[in-house]
Amino acid sequence: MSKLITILNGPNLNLLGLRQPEVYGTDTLDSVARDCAAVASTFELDTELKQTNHEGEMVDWIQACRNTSAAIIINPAAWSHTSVAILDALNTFEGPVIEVHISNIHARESFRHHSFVSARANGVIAGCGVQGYALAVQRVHTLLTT
Ligand code: CA2
Repeated sequence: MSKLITILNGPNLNLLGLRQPEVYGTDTLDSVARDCAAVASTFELDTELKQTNHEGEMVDWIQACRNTSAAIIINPAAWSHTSVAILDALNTFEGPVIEVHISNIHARESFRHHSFVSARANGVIAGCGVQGYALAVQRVHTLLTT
């Protein structure tokens, strides 16, 4: 059975491609899901992509990954900058964790420069647009095979 990569997205990312295209581009989360699945299939990996606006639901999903997933790719969105709960949940997961930000958080407001999640992440990709998700899939493949 193929290994599963779970791709988790935090608040407001359901609006990707529908609002603020100057910051986040015009691709939707559905197209991100398709791109990631295509890249993952070349490595014989499976992907699932989920989005929630509810922090507790995100914590539940991260906990569930301990039984279902070989790796987590996460764009925690605003919770990157606020949530110890999501950091704690990720710390219960043993596989690779890659943090993705569509925008370059370091070139934006100072409150976006710090991410609690980065303390747990095996890698952080920021400012590569939605391509960052597919790059994260490639990185997960490397981490799972070396
Ligand atoms: O650059 C990123 O991926 C962020 O994680 C996006 C978050 C922001 O709070 C982080 O600082 C950086 C915001 C996600 C909101 O997504 C939207 C997408 C389209 C339209 C409106 C919001």
